[in-house]
Amino acid sequence: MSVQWFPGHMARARRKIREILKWIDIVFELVDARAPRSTRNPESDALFGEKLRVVILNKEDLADPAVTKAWLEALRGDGTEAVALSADRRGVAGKLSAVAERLLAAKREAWRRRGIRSRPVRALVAGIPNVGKSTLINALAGRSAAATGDRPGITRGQQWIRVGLDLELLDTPGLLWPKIDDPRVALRLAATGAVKDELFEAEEAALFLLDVLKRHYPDRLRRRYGADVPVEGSGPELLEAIGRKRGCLAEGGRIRTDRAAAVLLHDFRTGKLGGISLERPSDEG
Ligand SMILES: Nc1nc2c(ncn2[C@@H]2O[C@H](COP(=O)(O)OP(=O)(O)OP(=O)(O)O)[C@@H](O)[C@H]2O)c(=O)[nH]1
Ligand SMILES: [Mg+2]
Repeated sequence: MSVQWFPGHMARARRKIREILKWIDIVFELVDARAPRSTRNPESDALFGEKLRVVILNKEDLADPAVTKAWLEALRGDGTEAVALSADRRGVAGKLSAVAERLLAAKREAWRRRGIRSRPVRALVAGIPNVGKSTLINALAGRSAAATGDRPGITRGQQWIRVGLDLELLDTPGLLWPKIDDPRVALRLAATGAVKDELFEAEEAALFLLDVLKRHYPDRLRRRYGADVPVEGSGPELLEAIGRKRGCLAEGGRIRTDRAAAVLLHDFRTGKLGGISLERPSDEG
């Protein structure tokens, strides 16, 4: 699977992030809880260097809780500060500020010692497209300060948002990296909605998703599409069966597998299949 998904605005956004980093006290790096490794920019360590950083596994509500727990343990085991949350649910501010304040304590103390008058902490909110950066900012701000939407590419430029007296958040456009070598990574990005739907084959992403579902969540397939769906069959057979169940028919009774793929992706993205994780810490790729 190869797509052109590094438009000019992303290259510009990356340059701007480099420029602005010197003003930033802490980075909130959002990844998708359903695929925390594949949705994390491999350049982020190079980009954010020694900045204080919290990795946020967002959309926790759409992921498999047991797998999310394993990811948190793996990340923390590597010395990464990590927290899982759902940016669009209540209680986000408390959960995040507990981690952030612990990290910032030393910095605040250093300011105090150097006689620097207290100023708001500046946090950069970074992550791939559609991962929930603007939603998180709105949750922290307690108001609709940033535009959000159920497709990638909503935020186009940087925008500072003041949250109370103590915190300023910088919203940024979602960033993908120029080259994605592993096709499974590309498929996870496509399935979670980080890439515009026009840029990949829905059927390819759906077959990938069915592979995961067959292996780890066959009961969810039966529950959603009927006890008789052939979870033991091949991916294409399964997709046909889903299409038949959902009335995705063309003239002559042929099954529109492109429509069936869209149904499956929609069900996955909106949580209709329950919490599903697309990768585990032990996965190789
Ligand atoms: N289920 C669920 N949906 C979420 C969560 N957080 C955000 N969303 C949804 O994800 C979609 C994308 O959210 P945005 O906040 O616009 O994402 P963004 O990272 O700012 O995206 P860009 O600006 O395009 O880079 C919206 O439809 C949100 O409602 C979450 O925790 N759970
Ligand atoms: Mg945004």
